[in-house]
Amino acid sequence: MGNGLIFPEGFIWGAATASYQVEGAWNEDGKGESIWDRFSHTPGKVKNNDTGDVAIDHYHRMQEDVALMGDLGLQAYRFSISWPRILPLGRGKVNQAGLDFYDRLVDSLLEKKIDPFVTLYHWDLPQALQDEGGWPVRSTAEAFVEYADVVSRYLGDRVRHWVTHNEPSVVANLGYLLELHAPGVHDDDLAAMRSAHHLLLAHGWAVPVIRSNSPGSEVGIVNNMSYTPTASPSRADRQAQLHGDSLWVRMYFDPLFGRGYPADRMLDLKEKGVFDICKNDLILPGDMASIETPLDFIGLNYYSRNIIRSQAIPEAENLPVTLHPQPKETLNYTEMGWENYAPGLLQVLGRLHFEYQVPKIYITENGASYSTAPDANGRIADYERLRYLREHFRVAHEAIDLGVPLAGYFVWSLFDNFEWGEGYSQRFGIIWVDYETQERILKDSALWYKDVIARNGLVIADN
Ligand code: IFM
Repeated sequence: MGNGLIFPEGFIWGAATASYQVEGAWNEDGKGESIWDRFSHTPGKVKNNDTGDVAIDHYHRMQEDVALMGDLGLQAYRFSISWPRILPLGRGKVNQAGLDFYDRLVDSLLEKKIDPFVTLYHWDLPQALQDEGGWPVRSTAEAFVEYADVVSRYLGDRVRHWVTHNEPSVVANLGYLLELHAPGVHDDDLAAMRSAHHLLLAHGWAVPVIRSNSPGSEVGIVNNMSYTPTASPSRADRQAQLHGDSLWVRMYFDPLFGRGYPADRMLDLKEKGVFDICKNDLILPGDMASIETPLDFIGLNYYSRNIIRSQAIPEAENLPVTLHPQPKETLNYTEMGWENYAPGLLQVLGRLHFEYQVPKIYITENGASYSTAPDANGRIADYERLRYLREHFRVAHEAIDLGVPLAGYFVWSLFDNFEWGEGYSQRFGIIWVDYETQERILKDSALWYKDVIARNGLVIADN
């Protein structure tokens, strides 16, 4: 016997992927080079020098993959469009074969009653635009609007949910500051600031264009957020927390919700001598108004808790007292080294709801990397992933009960795939992919998720 945790009627259950992580066909049918093609082809940039050249060959196996989505009963599929497949040079000449691929994908999904959630930018910038300066230059934002216009004109009659960017903070900070992602150029705080502004501007300019090409659809943006408590109540830890929060969270949410760029981040940049918001040629009149164009929803990517301890002060001196255990020893980690901490999801959803009064939220990514492989019978008993998802679903249900306007949930990821700098060493999928044969096998988590979708909720065992 069991009790149910049933979600509201109309709650959307989906799964997500992104173009470079699954498609392969990196130079086929007229596709242009992306910054991730260039980066992964540069030795030493990606673990094991893995590339997305073939990935999980989704470009050629799209029908088979959509059939699997249908078998799972997915109600929505979040995927991204490869910009250089549509505009090989970033702007100008359109590659019809690229548009045709997504046209077929959207129609195949709709035939199975799966709602396409389209992300326009999930990190595969055309290399040609990077060669002109990439996100630090304003013309990239202008090119993005052209791209958004082409795609939303073509698919706007059928796509009802649009996302402009996936995780702009990761694009700016990992790509232009920390060198961990493409384009991997060694840059600085100024490049990250300029990138952040142009990503947000591109978003703000694109929203009305998408709305006019796809009337009645919902348009939003996807941001990532971890739960980041301090290790102790010391001033040093609190300062470190605020610094991280300004760089990763408020830098994006504040301007989107009409509050401008965070004062502490602007002060930090001024003190470093890299950027002065009071005299700059970056933020032009009208930009901030464009960025705060009202949105239909926010997509939240939540994975983990990240306990903040200041690096500036040795632990022994960083008093008064540690609040949280130093995690690795006691708690539960995924293979990415990320803590499995479902209560943090409630904190983050609560923050979006109360601090930003977001009109609607979709969890656009949540999931876990575990490499559990097929056993002798071909079964994949990925209990840890199943448990991770179940804990997070419970918290999502609790959040809805508390009044958070959460309307859907997308598991990351539908398939094992190319995990950026980690290559194929990390497996997030609820569907296993054999990278040699491209065979797909449903993991136990996928079979369980099918049941969750069918009953619109969880069965909670009595004991
Ligand atoms: O694989 C990524 C995805 O592309 C963006 N969000 C985080 C995932 C896991 O690292």
